[in-house]
Amino acid sequence: MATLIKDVTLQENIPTNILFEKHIDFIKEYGQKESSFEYGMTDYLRVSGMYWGLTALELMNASPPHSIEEILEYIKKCQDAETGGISACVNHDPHILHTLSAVQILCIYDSLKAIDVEGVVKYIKKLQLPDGSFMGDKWGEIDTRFSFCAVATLSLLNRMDAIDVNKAVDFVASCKNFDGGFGSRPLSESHAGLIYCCVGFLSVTNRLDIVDRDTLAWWLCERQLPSGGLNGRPEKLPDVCYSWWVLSSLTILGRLHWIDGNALKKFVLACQDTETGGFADRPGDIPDPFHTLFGITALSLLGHDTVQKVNPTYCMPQQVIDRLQLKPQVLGD
Ligand code: GRG
Repeated sequence: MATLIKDVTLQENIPTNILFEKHIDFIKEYGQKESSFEYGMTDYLRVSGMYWGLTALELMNASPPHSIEEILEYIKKCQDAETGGISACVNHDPHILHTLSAVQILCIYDSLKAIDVEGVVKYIKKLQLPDGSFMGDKWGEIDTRFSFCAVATLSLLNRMDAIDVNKAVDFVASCKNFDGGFGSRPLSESHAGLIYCCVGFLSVTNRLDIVDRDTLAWWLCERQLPSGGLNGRPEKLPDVCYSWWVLSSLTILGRLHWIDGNALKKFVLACQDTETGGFADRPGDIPDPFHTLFGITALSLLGHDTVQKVNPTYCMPQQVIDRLQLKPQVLGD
């Protein structure tokens, strides 16, 4: 009996290159009108959305759509004076994900002074629980995404001393599965997005010894489908964002060469919208800034030298990580 693989079919006329001009215009124009439906509907993810768009522009060597002062002013308004955490938009509750996104943006523009850094440190420290895990916010959801957000933020601020790193590592180690992958909590299914969070976390904390390198790298390689695209777990369709979550993990593990880079590149280029610009999750779908960032970063990891080099742990321009003198752990070939 033939095995049925869920996948997409690529058309003949795929762009052979990155459509820079179109992507730059797409990001700059996305949801700019405060009165638009999209703007109102994306309140809850605004600061992370700013990180996706501004990082994509930076990697494409383009300037931001607003002045840096305006960007800093907006982020400042999102910092909660009481807890120190940063929210997705003004008057929302602070959350660890938006706190990381804000710190990433500020590091890109070398502007950490714009916020109360000690407030951020205090906020993250308070989210750690006795088992080492982190809550996303005061409402208590626990997840390995938040472990990554915590150490990525604190390492960018050079304040890893604020948390119990050994306990944090124990929690992430307890989320490792028999297939080498990691899930959101102990005993949860392996998922490429959460694998990035756990491998990135172990890269920041210099504890990649926890990983079963080849078992995990093999599971990650099995994410590649006949179209060349990658899915996030077995039996799922490919999505351009997994080109980032999977490739960054393989890069950190020193196993990038285990997948077919040319086939993946073809899939990623096929996800570009040749009319509007931007990348979609799959060829022919509607583009958005999230998939645009991860299309660009995947092409950077695949060695596309017209895009700036991206750091596989922080998903930020490598030159920013160098400026901050950070050296997240990566394993050799
Ligand atoms: C600094 C880049 C960066 C990230 C911050 C929050 C975070 C850290 C990472 C998120 C990792 C993650 C869980 C990514 C997966 C996102 C995604 C497309 C989820 C969709 O899940 P399903 O189950 O999709 O709807 P599938 O593909 O499994 O059908």
